[in-house]
Amino acid sequence: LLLAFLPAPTQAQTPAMSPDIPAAKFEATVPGADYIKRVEMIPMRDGVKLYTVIVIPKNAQHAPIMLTRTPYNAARRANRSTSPYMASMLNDGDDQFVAHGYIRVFQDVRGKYGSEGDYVMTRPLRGPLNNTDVDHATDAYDTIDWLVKNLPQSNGKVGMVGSSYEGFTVLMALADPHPAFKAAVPMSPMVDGWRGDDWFHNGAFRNSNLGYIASQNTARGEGVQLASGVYDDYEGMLRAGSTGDLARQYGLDQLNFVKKLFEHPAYDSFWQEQALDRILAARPLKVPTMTVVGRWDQEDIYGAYATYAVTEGKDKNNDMNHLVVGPWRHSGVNYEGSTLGPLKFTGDTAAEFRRDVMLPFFDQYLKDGAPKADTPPVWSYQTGVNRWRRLDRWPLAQAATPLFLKAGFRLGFDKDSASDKYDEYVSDPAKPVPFVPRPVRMHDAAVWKPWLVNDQRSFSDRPDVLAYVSERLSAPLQLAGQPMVNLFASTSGTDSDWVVKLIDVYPDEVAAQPELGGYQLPIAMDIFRGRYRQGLDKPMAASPNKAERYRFALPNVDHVFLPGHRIMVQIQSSWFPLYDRNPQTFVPNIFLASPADYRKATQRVYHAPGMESAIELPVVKND
Ligand code: PG9
Repeated sequence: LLLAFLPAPTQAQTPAMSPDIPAAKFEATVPGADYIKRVEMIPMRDGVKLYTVIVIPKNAQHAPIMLTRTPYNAARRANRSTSPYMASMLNDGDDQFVAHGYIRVFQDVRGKYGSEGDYVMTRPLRGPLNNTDVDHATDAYDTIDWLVKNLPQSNGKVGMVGSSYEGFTVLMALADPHPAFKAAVPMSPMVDGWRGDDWFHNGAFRNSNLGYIASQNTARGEGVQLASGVYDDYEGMLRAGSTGDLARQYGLDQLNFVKKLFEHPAYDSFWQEQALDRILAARPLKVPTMTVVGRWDQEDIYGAYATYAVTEGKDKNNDMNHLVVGPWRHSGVNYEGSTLGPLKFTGDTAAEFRRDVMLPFFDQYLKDGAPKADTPPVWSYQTGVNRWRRLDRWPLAQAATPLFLKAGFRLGFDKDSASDKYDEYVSDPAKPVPFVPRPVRMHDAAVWKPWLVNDQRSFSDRPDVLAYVSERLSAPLQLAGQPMVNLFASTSGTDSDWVVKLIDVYPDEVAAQPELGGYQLPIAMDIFRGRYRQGLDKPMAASPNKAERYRFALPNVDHVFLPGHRIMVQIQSSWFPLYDRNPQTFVPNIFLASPADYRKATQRVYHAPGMESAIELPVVKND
């Protein structure tokens, strides 16, 4: 009782004015976590250290390692949400790695976010364009070397996975692979920024990149967002003038990468020497690789097929080089894959791929004692009939069946004998054809992600769009390969773009899904900058009103046009504001065109003897 009246022993008090934010970074413990998270600065051969987040399943032993090298913030990539569960902390695309005990590693590429060093956009391989001793091949090599020596929970086997830029870093690692690098899944990899991935398509520049470059290249962390002040990008970009003017308006012309773009509008050695299909063609195939891409990939629809094709000849037993094409948008493979725009597929095709094809492939090469996977050389989702197919090669057919443009805006497999020799339209750079209906919100994900499946009825009746259509099909028509455009066309100007769209026109009424009645579904579309018709590195003016041949490939298709459907081909000369406008007057560099260079032109598309414009289709005769 007496004790209760004694003063309490003095305790050390926290001074009232002690700073309330700790000097060192505070990491909360995660009670009950099913993982251990380590953050390491991994040293590269030149002394630069790269920020690396390593997530190890609790109690892991002899676990394989799955590495992603990213310019998009490794810390965030490894922290979708703060959670004690690895499955919630990582992204949906990691679901199988989490469920099957992989150690998951994310690393910032040099110069971005937590990593030291200089950032160079899609840093070229050591060689003519890179006179340093380091590139993504050496950085991947040094990282893998460190991981297998410093993660006691691992079995010393490493896989790499990643989409887009992260797919590019996977392919770069294949240029000079570490012996512990056992399997690779590059998804929608950026391979050739001029021919058809990200920056240009066949020489036409994608204006959407300016916002991307601002966000990536103005700071080591998150870069600036551009303040447009105009709700409709079509309006805002039209007002600005050329893409050079648009860049200058924001001060972006000061950025080195923008300068490099503007200095290399043609397919010169700058682009050729960093094209990864060319680089990988010259290297041996050492690491089993499964290249993945979305059928309607709105960012990198070119490179996956290109690298698969150059590697295929080296795969003597057809068991190391694989291709997977799903019914996806860009990077859709890592998200929910049961729909795209109005299209409905046979369940979650992306989850199905990750579980049934990607995981067994990785397990085979990365897990000790795992069984050989039954991986098809090619796994392709055939659109139109909606089914996955195991194929032993790609493509199944060459573009050998011409579908001719005919008088009366018809299409047919026979040549035209009618007397009308051409169709014409006026292409006015002051009123370019929009790539999606206006107002154009190019950076709105809901607009951007599904745009390659948008209904093309919004454009087919414009006076500056030619639309040719076939009879209703009475039997299925199966295509599996790359259609070729073979256009005979003239312009009254001295330069011109040609946009060609291959479209599946649905029947007037679709009982199962009424909103698809009459839908004009794009199967393959692309743009070609006419000045490159004689060589991608040889820009040449057109002779006004003289018909010339424009020949270019459309993206790969694996599609069945069903009975009752019709085939449509649309042709136009602008696709704005996604692609910069061709002034239609030949100027040395379209980035720097002045307002007076932009002129209306009369475009003619021929269907005359000797000038039979056609889309050559990769028709599969017997399935
Ligand atoms: N398509 C994006 C990109 C890759 C490479 C260069 C620039 C952009 C991406 O999604 O990462």
